[in-house]
Amino acid sequence: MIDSSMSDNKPRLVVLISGSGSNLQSFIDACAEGTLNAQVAAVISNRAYVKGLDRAAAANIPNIAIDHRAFDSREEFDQNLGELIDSFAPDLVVLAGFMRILTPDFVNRFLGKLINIHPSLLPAYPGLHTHQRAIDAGDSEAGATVHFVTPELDGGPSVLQARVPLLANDTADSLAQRVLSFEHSIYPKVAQWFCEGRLAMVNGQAYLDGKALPEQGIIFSENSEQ
Ligand code: NHR
Ligand code: GAR
Repeated sequence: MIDSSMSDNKPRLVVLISGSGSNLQSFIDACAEGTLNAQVAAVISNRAYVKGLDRAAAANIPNIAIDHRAFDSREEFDQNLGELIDSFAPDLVVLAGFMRILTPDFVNRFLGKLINIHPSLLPAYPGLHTHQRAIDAGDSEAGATVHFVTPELDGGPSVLQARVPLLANDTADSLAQRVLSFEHSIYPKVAQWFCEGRLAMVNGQAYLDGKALPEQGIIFSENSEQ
């Protein structure tokens, strides 16, 4: 009897986190529901005792904290992190609220199989404090973008972008919550495209089904089922 839920042959994801891990949870749930035909092989956090590690443990997923402060340099941390990730033989490495800038050597080690979700409408607002920056600028829209990671911070090619209205009484927190609920829809979807072999980065350009994607990626709507 073949159990179709068997995870042995499924594409392997390693998810990197720094905190709450609600995006990680969306991956765990999507794998359990079968909308993402993959397995979370490991969860790695650069901070110990964060909620995301508990979420992994609750789902019986190997979970490891590797504290960047224990290393003398970014290069040394990234070298150790890279080896740890490779020990789980991932097909795709997923940054999900991971808060450390990665060195070019690390990025190049996983180039083409390293993705991130960034809480802005890239190319607007790379870096930190994106929601406050959108509010301060008086923008009418905000959102999140899934992109391939390149050495340039938040500068890799976009794949899928969710847009939400920015409301007059929004705070950075209220906006973050509205955006986060869309993150949970778009991020596992991009991973599924990758695992199906439909999505790739070639020469710094993102392709879906062989077609080059526009600068901001695909704009998500409920029927961007693709
Ligand atoms: N690394 C590279 N090379 N390229 C990217 O596109 C990356 C990356 C590492 C992380 C996530 C990113 C985001 O989506 C990401 C994308 C951390 C910082 C940061 O300034 C900025 C962007 C992102 C993640 N981190 C501080 C640092 O010194 C630490 C901040 C903290 O610990 O709170 O590394 O926004
Ligand atoms: C998410 O909003 C993600 O886009 C953002 O942090 C949050 C993590 O939430 N990422 C960054 O800001 C990366 N610098 P989560 O831990 O609940 O998934």
